Amino acid sequence: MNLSGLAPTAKLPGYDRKELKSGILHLGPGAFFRAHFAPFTDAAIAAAGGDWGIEVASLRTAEVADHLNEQNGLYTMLIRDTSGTTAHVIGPILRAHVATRNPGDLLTRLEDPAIRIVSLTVTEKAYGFDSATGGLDLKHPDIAADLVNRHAPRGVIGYLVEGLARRRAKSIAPFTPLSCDNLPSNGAVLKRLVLEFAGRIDPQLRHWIEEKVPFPSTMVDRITPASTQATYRDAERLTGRQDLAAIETEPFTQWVIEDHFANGRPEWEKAGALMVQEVSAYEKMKLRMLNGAHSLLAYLGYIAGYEFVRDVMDDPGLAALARRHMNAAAATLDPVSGIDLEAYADELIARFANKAIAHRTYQIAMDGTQKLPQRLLEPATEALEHGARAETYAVAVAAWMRYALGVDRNGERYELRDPRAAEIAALLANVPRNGGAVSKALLGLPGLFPAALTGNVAWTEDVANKLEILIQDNKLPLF
Ligand code: CS2
Repeated sequence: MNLSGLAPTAKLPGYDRKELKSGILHLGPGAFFRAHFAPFTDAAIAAAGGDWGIEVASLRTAEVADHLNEQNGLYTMLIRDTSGTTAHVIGPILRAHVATRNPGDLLTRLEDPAIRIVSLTVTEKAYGFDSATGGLDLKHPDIAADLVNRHAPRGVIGYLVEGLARRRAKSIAPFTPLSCDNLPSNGAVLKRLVLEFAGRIDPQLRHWIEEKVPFPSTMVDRITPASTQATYRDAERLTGRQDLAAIETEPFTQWVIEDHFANGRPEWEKAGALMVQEVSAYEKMKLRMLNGAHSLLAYLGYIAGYEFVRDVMDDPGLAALARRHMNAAAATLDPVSGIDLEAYADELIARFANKAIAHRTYQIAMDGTQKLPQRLLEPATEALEHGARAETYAVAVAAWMRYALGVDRNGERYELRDPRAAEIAALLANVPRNGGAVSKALLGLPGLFPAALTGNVAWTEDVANKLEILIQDNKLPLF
């Protein structure tokens, strides 16, 4: 793809791409990155300039990287609303690397002083985070492999530590690692993992990182369904070019970033990002109200036979339940500067109901063991501590448990797509399919449920009762 001759219906980058030099290396060029980080950076460069071109690196599959390289880094972002679809060609990606094909290449890029930010959208499960301890999961396959073979890493923590070690050895200023995944205090979590990993291989390196490297946390938000044939078709119709890296997303976008960078940053505020000292209040709000309700709707919706979130929102009982859950989640939050939580919840309901967005319940349902703690289990624990019944949390957990059985309402099997899927299947193998037995087994999944929840008899009974209804009927009558 090049920019000349693109159909006039597409909005093009507002700067000269030929002049752009690399400043950012991004790990994980999935659809969410292409709908969020890249367009924010595109708009920041258009508004304020700077050498903030992005090189991306895929740590697993090659497909997206190959398409991006074939297209000269360009791709189409479709914004869908009920009033129609607009196409924006996004410009800041300069090159794509595939780590599994050429790991040395990625390590060389991590050493380049021009790279001042290494950002990440790699999903929760890639971090090697143990939610029970808050530290490094030594059994995580990437962490275990990279601790043994630190100079030839394969996971994100291994790459970041090796990249920082090489810079330190060559007296090159560090880059700023920037986590853009849906984890609470994602920068602080990343810092803890990187320091723990570095401390195990070289305490002096750990000390250097602790002194020199900021790990800003961020809150990221934009609903981005996986691309489909309809995405590629509409991208071609609106730009006049075939585009296999096209993505589609909603009009809403939000980014809150802690303004602590070692070595400069794009002027993202010119693109609408909010630069703050402390992001955790925003992050908690988004994880608990948006993502918590999303997971609730995804599990209940999937087992009730709804393909998309917008279909779930057409069910008045489930839409009302989502709103109730948002209220319950809001009750666990401290006030968030500049935000009216009622209005925020109303907006979330409208976003979930957007008829132009085909967001699969099955997509959101994946990786439940990685998502439940921050979205549902931590706020449920706090709600119970404050004397609430935490009933919508019991519904959500029961729905996840029903989903974890891996058999739909027609008796068809589906894949859980969870890094702990095998463990879950083994745990449930000889368990009778009733609410009491299944919930007891899953509450015992090591490290997942906090003791404050498993030890709360009234709440676990509530979960078991709701699960029993879901096992019988695939739908809860009470809402
Ligand atoms: C969703 C998120 O798939 C999921 O788990 O809850 O990807 C959600 O769409 C985004 O966080 C919205 O910003």
